[in-house]
Amino acid sequence: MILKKKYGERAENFSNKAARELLSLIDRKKTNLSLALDVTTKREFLEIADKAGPYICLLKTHIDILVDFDQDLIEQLKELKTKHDFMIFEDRKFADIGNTVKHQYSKGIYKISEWADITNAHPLPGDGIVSGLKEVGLSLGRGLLLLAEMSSKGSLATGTYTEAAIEMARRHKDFVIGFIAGRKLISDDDKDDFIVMSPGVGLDVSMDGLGQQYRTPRNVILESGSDIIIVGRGIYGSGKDIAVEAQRYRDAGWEAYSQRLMN
Ligand code: S5P
Repeated sequence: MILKKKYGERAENFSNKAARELLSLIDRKKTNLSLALDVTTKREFLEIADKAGPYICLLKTHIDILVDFDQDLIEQLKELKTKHDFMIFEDRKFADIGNTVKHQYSKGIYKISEWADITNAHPLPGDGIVSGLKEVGLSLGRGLLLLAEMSSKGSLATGTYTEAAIEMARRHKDFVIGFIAGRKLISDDDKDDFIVMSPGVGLDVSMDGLGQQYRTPRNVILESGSDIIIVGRGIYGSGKDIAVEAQRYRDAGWEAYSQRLMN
């Protein structure tokens, strides 16, 4: 799949602050790797984030799985963000009506909108979910991804559902910066530009026993035209050297992108 523009050059296609920052960061740091940091203790979380930090553009969190979450974790996460120059994506997968998600985004224990540059939502409830999140996030310079597809076996997010997600994103271009999907969803010649992030990426295994399906960085970036690989257990799975694996995925992702530019 041919690539007409480099990441950094695409920044001007977006009015959204988080999208512009992310695309520039990817170019500056030369990495299209996002780490999915699904561990359940603060100690592991901070240790892995510090080790993988130099190799990633985006740290993806599931903040509600931490058993010992506290405000200090957020403070330390922000320090790591500055130290290593990455952005933060809370994978909250909002899925309720606008009024509810507005509170879930800004209030409660986690106050996601205060520290997460990017979050995501299922388009399932209709446009109200985007409007609700936008009321909170836009003025803070945040960006939203819509889950247009999922990597898990039997996902219902296909066909007309995926098409409807794209149309929803087009109606909210100021706040919706892209998609969770397995492939590029709209052409380079389209008037709109969206960042595609793909989970379900692994170099060593093809599934996890609970429905997750893995493809390689090459499949995802070069052959399917996605922009960012999201890798979790491939990097911090048992016995792995975090820095070595993070570098390996960073290199594989960047190599796939470089080949796409040359094609
Ligand atoms: O369709 C999806 C969407 C997401 S955001 N499939 C996914 O796996 N994810 C997330 O990506 C999932 O919640 C997890 O945090 C990460 C994949 O982790 P891994 O350990 O399987 O690489």
